[in-house]
Amino acid sequence: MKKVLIANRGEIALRVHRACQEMGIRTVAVHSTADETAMHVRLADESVCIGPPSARESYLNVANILSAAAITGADAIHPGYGFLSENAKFAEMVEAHGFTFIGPTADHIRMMGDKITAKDTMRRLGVPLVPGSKGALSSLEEARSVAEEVMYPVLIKAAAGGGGRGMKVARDASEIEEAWRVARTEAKAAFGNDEVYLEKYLDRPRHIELQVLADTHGNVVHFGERDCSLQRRHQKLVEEAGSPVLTPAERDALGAQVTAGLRQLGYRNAGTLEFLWQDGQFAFIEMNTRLQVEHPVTEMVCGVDLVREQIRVAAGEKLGYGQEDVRFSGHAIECRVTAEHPETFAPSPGRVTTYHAPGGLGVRVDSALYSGYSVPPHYDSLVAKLIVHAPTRAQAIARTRRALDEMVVDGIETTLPLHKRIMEDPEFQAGDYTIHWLERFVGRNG
Ligand code: MV4
Repeated sequence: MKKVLIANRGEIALRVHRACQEMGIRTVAVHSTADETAMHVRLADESVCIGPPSARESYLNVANILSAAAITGADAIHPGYGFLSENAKFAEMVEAHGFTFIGPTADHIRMMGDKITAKDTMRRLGVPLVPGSKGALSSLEEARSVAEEVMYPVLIKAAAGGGGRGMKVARDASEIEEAWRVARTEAKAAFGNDEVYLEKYLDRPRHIELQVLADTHGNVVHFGERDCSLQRRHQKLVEEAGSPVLTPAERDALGAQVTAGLRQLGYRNAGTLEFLWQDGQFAFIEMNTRLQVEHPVTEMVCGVDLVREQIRVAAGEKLGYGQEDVRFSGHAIECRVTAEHPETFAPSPGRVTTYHAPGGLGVRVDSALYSGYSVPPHYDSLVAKLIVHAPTRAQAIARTRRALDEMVVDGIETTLPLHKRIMEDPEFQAGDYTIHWLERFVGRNG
C-alpha cells in the first residue's frame, strides 16, 4: 500500500494521515469548497476538491470520491468515522473499482447495520443479549406476548436504527399499541424500513463498549473496554478506558467470549461491540464496524495505533501478536470539545482567534484547529479531543483538569467550561454514573 485516500475531514482525517505518514504511505485529502483552508488539506501530500459545502454533495459523494482516488492513483480508501464509514454499498464500490477498503467486508457492514441480524448473530455466537424478541416482530400480538414474557417496561426499536433513532418505550400494557405504531411509522419514515424488534428496557445502565481487532488469517484480539455513559442526546462528551466498574477478570471473560465469536464469523478490521451494563450484567445491543471517535483512550491504555492496525489488516498482514501480548496500563480519559455553547449547546461556528493546545506528560490532543481557522457551520461540531493518560483514574482526572486549564480556544464558544465542571464533580470522581447522569448534571448546573 503506497497511497491512501482519506474520505473524511477534521481531526479524524488528520489522525489517519498521521498513521499513514509513519508507515511511509502517501495521503490524498478530499475536501468540500468550505474546507479549502482546512488542516487535513494542508497536511496531506495531495488534495482533491470533491464538491460544495453540503456533505451530501461532497463527503458523501461516492462518484466524486472514487474519481479522486482514480486520478491520484490511490491504492486504498480510509473512510474514518461517520459519512461513508458504515455504508456497505460504498465498501462494495470501492473494491469493485480496484481499491482496498480499509474496513470490514460489505457483508459484515450490512450484517451489523441491521440491528436484528446483528443480535441474531451475537445470540448464535453466545454473546449475552438484552432479553427480547427473537428476530423482527411480526404483529402487535407478538409484541404484547414478548413484552409479558420479558416484563414491562420494554423498548421497541427499529431494525435499521441505532444511535438512538427510532426507539419507543412502553412502560406497561396500556402503552404497547401506541409504541408499536409510532415506532413502525417513524422507522418507515426515517429508514424506509418498518421492521422493529422488542427488548426489555433497562432503566439505569452504563454504556460500555469493547474494542476488537481482527485480521484475515483468523487472529482476533480485544483491547478492552471504554465507558461511554457520559452522553447527552446520544452525543458522547467524555469517555474513559477502562470502565470504573469493571474488574480485569470481568474484562477478560467478556473479551474471550467476544473474540471467540468474531473468529467464527470471519470478521476483519477494527470493530466495537456496544453493551449495556446494569447490576453486573452485560447485554449486547449493537456492533459498530468502523473506527470510533473515542478510539484514542484505548490506544493510550494499550499502547497500540489502531489506524496503523486497520491499514495492516486491510493489506492482508497478520496481527503478529496474540491476546496475551495485549497489556493494559493506567487509565485514559477523553473530553470531546465541541463548538457549542457550554450550557445551551447552541452551535458556535466561526473564527478561532487563538488556539493553544495543552501539553506535558500523558497529554494528547487530536484536533484540526489552528489560530485563525474558521470552523464551518456545515459539519459536526467536534473541534478537538483532549486525551489524557495517567497511572490511575484519580491521576488521570487531575491531569485532565490541569490540561483543560491550559487549553485555549478563543473566538467561539466551546464545551471546555462544561468539561472542567464534570471533572470537578464528586460523583464523576467516584465513577458513580449511568447514561442518564449527564443530562441531569447539565440541567442541574446549566
Ligand atoms: C436501550 C436502552 C435501555 N434498554 N436498550 C440508545 C441508543 C442505542 N444505541 C441503544 N440505546 C439504548 N438502548 C434497552 N433494552 C437505553 C438506550 C439508551 C442509551 C444507550 C447507550 C448510550 C446512551 C443512551 C441514551 C439513551 C438511551
